[in-house]
Amino acid sequence: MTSAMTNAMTKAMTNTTTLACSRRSALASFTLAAAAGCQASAPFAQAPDSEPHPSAPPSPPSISPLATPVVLSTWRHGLPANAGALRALARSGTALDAVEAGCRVVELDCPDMTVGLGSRPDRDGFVTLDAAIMTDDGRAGCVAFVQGVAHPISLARLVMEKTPHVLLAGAGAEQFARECGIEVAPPKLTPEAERQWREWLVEKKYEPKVNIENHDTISMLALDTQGRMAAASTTSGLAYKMHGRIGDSPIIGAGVFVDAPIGGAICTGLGETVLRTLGAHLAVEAMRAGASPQEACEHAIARIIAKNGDPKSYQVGMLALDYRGRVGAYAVQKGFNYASGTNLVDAPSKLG
Ligand code: SD4
Repeated sequence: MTSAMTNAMTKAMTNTTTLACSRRSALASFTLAAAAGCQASAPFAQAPDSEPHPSAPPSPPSISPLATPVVLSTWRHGLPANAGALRALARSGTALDAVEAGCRVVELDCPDMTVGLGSRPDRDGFVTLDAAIMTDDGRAGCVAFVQGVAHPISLARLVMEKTPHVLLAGAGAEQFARECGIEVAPPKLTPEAERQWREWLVEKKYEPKVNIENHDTISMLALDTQGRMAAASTTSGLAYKMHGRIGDSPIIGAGVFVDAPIGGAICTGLGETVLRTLGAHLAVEAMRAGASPQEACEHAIARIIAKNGDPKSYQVGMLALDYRGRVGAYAVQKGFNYASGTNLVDAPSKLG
């Protein structure tokens, strides 16, 4: 070997070692901060725009499509949702179609009455629905506080594809639905929802209390074999919430976020806690800084707990996915499960 070659090799190795070390130390400080449940330091520190970034995050990974798609959904009703998503993938092959189709399955039939028109109402007896859909190229559509629409997720997709806006709410969203030829039904509870609501009125005396049982939702992430990722969420939010209350699910960055070539994250649980921290965005940005999807979920849940007080009083579950197909799952409390393809998986949690 010539001395020139030896010098070049030594230089290359030194550069590689320096890069690996800075990435390792960035990750180490990230992990320590996450473990401490506090704001991370070096990798997340933002400098003013005019100054160079003090510690640039690792360069983004490139996307190599996987041979098989990945589909993730929150809770047990994620199993039929995933089945619908996988059927859509077999037809069109796009992650966007997959998450919409999966959400539609649960909007039509949600046994725990937390998604779609069959849901439990707000405290005034109205079912008001929230939904969001997002693709990894930054396109997004959301609807909030809509009534009478059987498939809010498809309305959210129409907002994304047919309007210059991201979020439509209430009567305006319903008007847009009619303009698109979508039926908007008059408010009506199912007999079971009405029975439970009347019982609640007697017991709770109209107080919009939340606990860890009066909500659920379906949030989904899909990665197709072309290397495209999409996220979606659809929900009736908290049962017996105040009329007009909107949760995290239709808010981009809170309930859902996806960004190529980093990955995506979705949330379920008490929306107020996720809104205060923009949980899904937090997890994706942690992945951008070098965290694995699992580390990213743990980091975001730690931040949610740090900002929202006693974690025994609420539940949040989070899923994250990257383009290598790696999955992260973490929750505040025990009991959060999710569907990964055709399997139901129990997620680890902070409170064990
Ligand atoms: C909300 N995050 O409206 C939704 C509800 C939910 O598990 O996901 N519950 O707050």
